[in-house]
Amino acid sequence: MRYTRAIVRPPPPTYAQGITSANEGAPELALALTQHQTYCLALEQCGLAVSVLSADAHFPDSCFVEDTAVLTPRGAIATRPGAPSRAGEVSSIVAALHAYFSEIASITAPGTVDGGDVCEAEGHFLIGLSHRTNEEGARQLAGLLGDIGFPSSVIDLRGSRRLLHLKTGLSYLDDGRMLITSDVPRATALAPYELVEVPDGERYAANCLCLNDKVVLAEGYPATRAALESCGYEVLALGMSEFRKMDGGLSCLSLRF
Ligand code: CIR
Repeated sequence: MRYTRAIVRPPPPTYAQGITSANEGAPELALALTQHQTYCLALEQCGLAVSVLSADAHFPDSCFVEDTAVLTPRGAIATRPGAPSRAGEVSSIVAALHAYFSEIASITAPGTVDGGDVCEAEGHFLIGLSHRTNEEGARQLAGLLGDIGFPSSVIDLRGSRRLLHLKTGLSYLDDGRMLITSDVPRATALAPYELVEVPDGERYAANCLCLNDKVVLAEGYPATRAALESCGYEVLALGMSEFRKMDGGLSCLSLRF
């Protein structure tokens, strides 16, 4: 699919108070802001018009906008994030999405869904069951996607302790290819795809963005970069250190449509 727009939100002054399991120290806000600006430029280089929402200090994790909605060419679905501290991020994203989507469906309690658990592969949606996306949330999401004509499959990640979200370990590229780590269970839902393997030493690189024939990749992962280039992709590599410290990757930082 061709992407034309993205919505982003810079990390707020409270960013270091967000949730993390990484043992990499506190993020530096100034560097995070610089990396965020470079990220926006990369999306523009891929042909997307980027809308930048204002930072929201009430929600330290609010730069990870991907988790708050699932966007499709036929409609938007507001999520209900699995981390209680992030629940309040959704309303301002819904307000911003109203400029582009006339109807916005919602995941409701007791369902929880994080957008990071949802991977679209040319009209088929893979939904990860995780510690953030529960069975009820996955069931509601599959139903709402089905209502607008999109099939989906569920992959259970709850046994994979390294995966915060489905897209922590997998990204759809194009032409039926998935970039994937060994942590993602080889579920039958993955059978239709050609799997491009990320070496265990480069796990963080699995969360990338394939946007209009270019791949935005985290900097510092030469084997993954080489694998992507040998598939014919032009790679834009970005410094992501300050987002990695808070368990965030490239996809988390934007909503693309
Ligand atoms: C969190 O734990 O919710 C944030 N610190 C990181 C969210 C990353 N989001 C994503 O992978 N889609």
